[in-house]
Amino acid sequence: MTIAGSDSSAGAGIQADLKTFSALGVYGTTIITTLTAQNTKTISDILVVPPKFFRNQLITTLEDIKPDVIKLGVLYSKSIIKIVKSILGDFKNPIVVDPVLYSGTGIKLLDEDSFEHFKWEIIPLAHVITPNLREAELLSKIRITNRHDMSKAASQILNLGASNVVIKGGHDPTKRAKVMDLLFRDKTQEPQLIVHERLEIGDTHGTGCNFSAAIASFLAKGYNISESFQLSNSYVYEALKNSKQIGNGVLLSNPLYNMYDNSEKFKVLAQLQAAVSNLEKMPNFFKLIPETKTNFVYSIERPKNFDDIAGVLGRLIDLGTNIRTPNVVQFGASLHVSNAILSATKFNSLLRSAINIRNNPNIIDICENNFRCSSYSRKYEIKEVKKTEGSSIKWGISEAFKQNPDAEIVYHDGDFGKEPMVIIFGQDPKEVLEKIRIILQYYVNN
Ligand code: PXL
Repeated sequence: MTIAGSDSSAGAGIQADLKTFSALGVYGTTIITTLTAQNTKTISDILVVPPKFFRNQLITTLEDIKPDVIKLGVLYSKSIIKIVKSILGDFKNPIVVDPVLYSGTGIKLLDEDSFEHFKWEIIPLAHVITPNLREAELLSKIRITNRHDMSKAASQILNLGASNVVIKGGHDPTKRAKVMDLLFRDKTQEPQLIVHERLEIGDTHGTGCNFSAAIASFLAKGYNISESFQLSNSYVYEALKNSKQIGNGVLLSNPLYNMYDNSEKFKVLAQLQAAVSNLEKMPNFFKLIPETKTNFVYSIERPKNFDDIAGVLGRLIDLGTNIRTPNVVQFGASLHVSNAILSATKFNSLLRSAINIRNNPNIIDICENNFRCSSYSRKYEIKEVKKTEGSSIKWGISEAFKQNPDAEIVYHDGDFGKEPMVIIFGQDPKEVLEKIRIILQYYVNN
């Protein structure tokens, strides 16, 4: 459960918390304390949820859905603090407190006369509290200029009743090259230190929420505080590295980066691998393999370069009665067929998979009779294009799609020292295999 403020720009607050929970595989419930009217430059207005309604959200949700961990973000007013204290005072599971006092743009997110209440009533609830340098200074009344000051401040905050304190070193006004984050458990133990090189990016928004929400998620999954600290630190470092310019102000951290990136790449590899296995079993496919061998590729959505396109490492080989594949698919494994995809997707973004097969009159007839085809002639290719390895294909595929933007097969008749070739495109490897099956049916039967 997160108890926090809504950020209409969706970079911080409730929105950041829920994205983080989801990215890390835990279910989150959301109890809203305040609404902010916000963009990447400023907060223009804040509405505190009426206390009676706030209380009802909390009670109704808790009654039915028991949280493994609760995270507290913006609480804003004394009345909200009082309600949180009275309802969660004897909550048994961990509470993670993110002591949000100001927005990055300098707007107060805890009103003046609530600060003392926050200190005395909320901090003792904390299994862990996660101040940045500025918040640690305000809570401890200690000016922090070095690591020793961080320890003194943490000690004060432990005295206020938090069981663990993480002081995040990123908001260092002198912007030292190394960023130190420290976890202080009890005073007898050495703090746990994590050091990162400072990322050379501008100001960002949302990482504080991502961090405390990540700690809450890892605790909920059963990791201890030290493990959760390490895992959250790495997670937020990546979210920060993948920050995006969404508006015209600060960058927004990207807590979903691993879902966008890794899960899509995993699916691409798995589908291509399955299709290569099926191709290996397909009778007579060896008859379609050209002298220069075959590659079979599949791209993530909207590829930018070879590394976005998976292919077969070392190509598919004709053994006379069947084929051999190294059965290793990798991103960046194909130059030529990947170049075809990079060109084709400029005309039709859906054509993410392709394979090259031999070109002879019989195969061309079958393709022309069954599919939308286009072709190009390397005779018209200018010298500069011929010289660069791989660029002929890029040029040729573009020429062919200019003639027929609906093409699903493109062929060329070769050139001096260049074997004629057919490239079959599809939305995914399955569709490409289906086309191969159709071609083979006619090819083998006549
Ligand atoms: O980043 C702290 C934060 C938390 N919650 C809300 C916010 C902000 C910063 O602007 O708006 C709702």
